Amino acid sequence: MKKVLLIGRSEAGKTTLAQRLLGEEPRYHKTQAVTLVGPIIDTPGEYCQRAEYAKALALYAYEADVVALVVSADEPFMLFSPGITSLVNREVVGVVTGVDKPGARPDLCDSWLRLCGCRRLFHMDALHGEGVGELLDYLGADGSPARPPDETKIRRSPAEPIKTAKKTPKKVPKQTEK
Ligand SMILES: Nc1nc2c(ncn2[C@@H]2O[C@H](COP(=O)(O)OP(=O)(O)OP(=O)(O)O)[C@@H](O)[C@H]2O)c(=O)[nH]1
Ligand SMILES: [Mg+2]
Repeated sequence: MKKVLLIGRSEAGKTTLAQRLLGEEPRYHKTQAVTLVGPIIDTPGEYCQRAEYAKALALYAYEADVVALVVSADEPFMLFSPGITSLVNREVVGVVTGVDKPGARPDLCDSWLRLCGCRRLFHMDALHGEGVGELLDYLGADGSPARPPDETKIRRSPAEPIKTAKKTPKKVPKQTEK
């Protein structure tokens, strides 16, 4: 399965989508740091809501094969600027999630995402698992959830070493009596 970077405002539904892609039942968990689970890089919404963090997202894009702009179908406005996909040299797809929400306007979200430069768009209700299979197919998982390979486990950031790495004990200098 291709490695995907999930970007979107806080509460857009990135972690819920990540859990579905991994075959897990969604359970709420506020993302506190950029997190790699198997082939999915989940990011806290604050990364695209604060200019000083937003630059880091462009760098994380180089760790991924595909970038997904995740937008909730009931968004009152678009957070991403027109043409933003040109900032990265990876394919950027648009994911409209929460299509089940009251007041959902997936068609409006589609037009915003197209303005951003997304050519491929996915609609889903990730909370209940509707429409997630199409994204899994696109990512090359044949509609089956991606399970993190054993050795990958969970890393808080793609740059962090894998936890199974051997630790070398610290040398404590001997104390000499005066
Ligand atoms: N109805 C509905 N609710 C959803 C859907 N996806 C997510 N939610 C709800 O939206 C809330 C926020 O979802 P998260 O997946 O945690 O959002 P996030 O983008 O990861 O948020 P941050 O970690 O703060 O960046 C949760 O209460 C989810 O249950 C959906 O497709 N439909
Ligand atoms: Mg999250």
